[in-house]
Amino acid sequence: MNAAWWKTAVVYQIYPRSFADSDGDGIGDLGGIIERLDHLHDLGVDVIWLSPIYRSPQTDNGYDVSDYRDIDPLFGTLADFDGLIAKVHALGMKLVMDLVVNHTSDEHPWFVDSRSARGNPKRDWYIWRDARGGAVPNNWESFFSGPAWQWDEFTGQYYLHLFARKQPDLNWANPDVRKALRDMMVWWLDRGVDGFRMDVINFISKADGLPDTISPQQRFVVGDAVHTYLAELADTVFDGRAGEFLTIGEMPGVTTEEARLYTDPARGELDMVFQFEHMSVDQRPENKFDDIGLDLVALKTALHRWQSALADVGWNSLYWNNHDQPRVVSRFGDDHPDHWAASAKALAAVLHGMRGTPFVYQGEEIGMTNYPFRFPQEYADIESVNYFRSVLDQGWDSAAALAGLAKMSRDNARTPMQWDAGPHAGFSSEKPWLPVNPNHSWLNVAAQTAAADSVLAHYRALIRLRHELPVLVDGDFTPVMADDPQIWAYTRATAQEKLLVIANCGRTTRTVDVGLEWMSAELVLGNVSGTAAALTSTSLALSGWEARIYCLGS
Ligand code: ISL
Repeated sequence: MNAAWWKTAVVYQIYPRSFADSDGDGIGDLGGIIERLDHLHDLGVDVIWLSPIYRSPQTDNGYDVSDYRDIDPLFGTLADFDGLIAKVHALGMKLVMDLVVNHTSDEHPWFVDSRSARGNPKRDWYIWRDARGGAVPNNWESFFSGPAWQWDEFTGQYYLHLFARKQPDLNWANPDVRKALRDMMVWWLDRGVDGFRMDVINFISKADGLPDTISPQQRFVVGDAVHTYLAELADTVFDGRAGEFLTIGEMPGVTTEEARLYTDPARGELDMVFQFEHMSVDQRPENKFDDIGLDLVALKTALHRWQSALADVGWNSLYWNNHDQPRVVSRFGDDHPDHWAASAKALAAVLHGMRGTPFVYQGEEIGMTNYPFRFPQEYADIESVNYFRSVLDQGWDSAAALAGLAKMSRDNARTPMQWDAGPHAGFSSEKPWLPVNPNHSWLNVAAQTAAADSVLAHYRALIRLRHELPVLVDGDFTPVMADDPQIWAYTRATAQEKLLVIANCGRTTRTVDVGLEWMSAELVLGNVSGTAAALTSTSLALSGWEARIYCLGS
């Protein structure tokens, strides 16, 4: 078995604002998480990753930090946090914080100082530039629509913001910035935190001279100092604590070649990264809200590429969902009530069977689906709100934009966790900040907790397999039927064991021949009750969205 503990771990992401509300303000909080820890312990996850809970004006729901060393009163206090982490550790789990250090809120004291005067000592903690020809300094675009530069009348310069205007980018080239951030990270590690998920950490280095981008798909030009900065963090913040902590770099646009370097244990920069290749197969590169539909072969090819690229060095994260992505059952599965559960289980099986560390996003374990958004005013997410405003400003097709938002908006992942069929799905005693999906009347934790054939039971079984089968951690990955447009199959093998993971990713029954090798193989997990415990024929008839995992040799 691999030495690194996180190679046998499963991580659960909580978006605190939407997980559980204990103080009746309609917004999730730390008290709500504490009340629901047993659900996570029963699920069998090893690590909890919290999306940001730092003090923040909440422009981007906490990804705009105004005080890195305090908890936002919406979620509770530092004492509440200390109580949470003690309970998480007492249950044998670890807790990872979301580190948002590419930018701060414009309400952070550092930026307030920086913008107060050109000569302020903190001016160079952010990225200020003069106008070019009376306009923005270059052609960089924000991820939240519009230019990536905001004019500041008071000091007569622009500042850079790759995201919202209220999220000014920090200047990582300034050693004082890096020192202040390192000190903050050590402060949290000394408080008991077990690692960090590092928000857009490959954006922290910008190209010297801030040159114009040369393609419409590029929003800005990345610099070449990310490895240097990450190595500096490893040598300082994590020095002497190696192996105890989990570091995950969120890296939009990262390539397999770069990821091999970032996650190579010999370089000690990161344990794993979140790549986005499989998250863009159904989107036009210039516009994520322009849904081009799912080509299963493209999805399989993307994930298989990452399996082979990191087979001999580095490590994969494995995810379908997070707080930025629509719900995978609606996106890559089939959220029709007749196929919803089987497709949720099938997608879970093909992901959790791969080599890497699986991440489960809140609600994924019960197969939560997209919300039935219809009107622009229903959206809360700044990315969605800004996008629709830019569609109207440009005179583009607003009906097409609304259809794209309904499919891809980040708010699909942020509707309240569905605990039961009661008012507000048991998330809160009051009206939640975002509407609850009406399907919570039947799609909820309480309805699945005791059901042996539930999506929740299937996730518990997959997580248990991850802990019990070394071949799931160490086994080689080999695609099978890679070009089939409906069947997703592959094997995992060590000298001692071999698995066949096979799923029918469509509604129609498919019969496939798996070869003599698999005769008498043992079924370790299926998603259709009554499936034979061992193979008696090499011909498999897989019903719609049926998935099976067979094992030889255990
Ligand atoms: O929206 C996305 C998914 O397609 C991405 O563009 C996302 O904005 C990008 O991956 C960066 O996300 C991270 O940084 C943002 C924050 O809004 C996201 O919630 C966070 O995950 C700025 O901090």
